[in-house]
Amino acid sequence: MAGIVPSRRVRGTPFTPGVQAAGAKAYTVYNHMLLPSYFESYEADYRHLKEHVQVWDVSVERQVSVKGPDALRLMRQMSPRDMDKMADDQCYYAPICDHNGGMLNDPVLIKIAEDHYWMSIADGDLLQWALGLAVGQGLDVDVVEPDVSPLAVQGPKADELMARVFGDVVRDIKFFRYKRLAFEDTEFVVARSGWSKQGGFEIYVDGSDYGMPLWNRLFDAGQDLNVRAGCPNLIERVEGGLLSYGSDMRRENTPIESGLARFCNSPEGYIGKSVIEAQKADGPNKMLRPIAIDGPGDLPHNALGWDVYADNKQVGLIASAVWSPDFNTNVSIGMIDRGHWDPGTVLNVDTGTGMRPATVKEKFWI
Ligand code: THG
Repeated sequence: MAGIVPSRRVRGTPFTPGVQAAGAKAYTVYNHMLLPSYFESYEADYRHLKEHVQVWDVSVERQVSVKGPDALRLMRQMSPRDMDKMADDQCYYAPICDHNGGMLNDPVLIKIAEDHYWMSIADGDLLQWALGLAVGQGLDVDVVEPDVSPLAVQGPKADELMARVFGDVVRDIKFFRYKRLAFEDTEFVVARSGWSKQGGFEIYVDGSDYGMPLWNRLFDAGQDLNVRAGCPNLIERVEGGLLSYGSDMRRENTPIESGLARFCNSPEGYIGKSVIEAQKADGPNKMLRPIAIDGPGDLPHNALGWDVYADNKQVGLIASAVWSPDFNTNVSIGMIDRGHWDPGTVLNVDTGTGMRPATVKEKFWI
């Protein structure tokens, strides 16, 4: 594949100079920005992530800021997740749906203040949906994309590295909670979260000018920890069942189909509620499942996904599949029709180089 040309439409990030210097070998585009795909290789990055600590430029997780007297009112309309018990320092993973229950995004919500929320978005122009709802209803809120760029620190040595830069208080941050911690003459929201199962933090870098100074501080402080630049890793995230909006599920899927029913518990009359509640009661007609695909780790890359069959009938689609060195199988996430998704069910996957047996698993691998 040829390269990507950055521009005002396909933006670099405050950390792009560091990412480039660290030797990113491929990028994808996410929220109109560059997101590295791998540095050494998927497998080498994965091994390092599970043993050491990595710094990830996830600036592409843009913040949609909703601020003003009607902020909570708008958030309650947009989110199927019950926000009433959300603590002042809490983050919530939450689907956002249209009026048919179709997923528009699956952000992490951050409560900045009683009248101020950030939605840390997956790939999609969620700002336009929020702005449309606000303007259309005359709500008293500002909806903007602030100059905030998340930097993730992930891996088993993340606590140690972060403690060296932000102090031992980082060790007290609980999962999906945050503290405001000082850096130079400012402070950042620092949460224990991130798109891996290896543990770690996300620093919401407020102000692009702080990007490279923070990047350099982390690398200086972590030399003896073998810190490296990294990025969300395909193998590790499929093993962990971390979903990629736009790939694993899209607007044609509900959160129930996407296995996110536990995040749809709001008592409010949120958008999409009737469809979501009906699917919760009756069960969806298809659902995302972990699937182990037999055979060697030589699946050809397929950006369109792999069709799944029972006998000769198509019963699903796998959007993400990759060889897992730790589990010695091809791990994957597939949207599978009702009646075919029970654990242990053996299906056939059209890999493009022939049919392969594949088994529906009970749980994701990590
Ligand atoms: N961090 C932040 N913003 C993000 C992501 C992130 N925006 C885009 C994308 N990732 C949104 N998607 C997800 C998907 C999964 C999780 C977070 C964001 C996640 N899930 C955990 C799990 O499934 O185990 C925990 C969910 C929970 O229990 O609340 O972390 O990564 N800032």
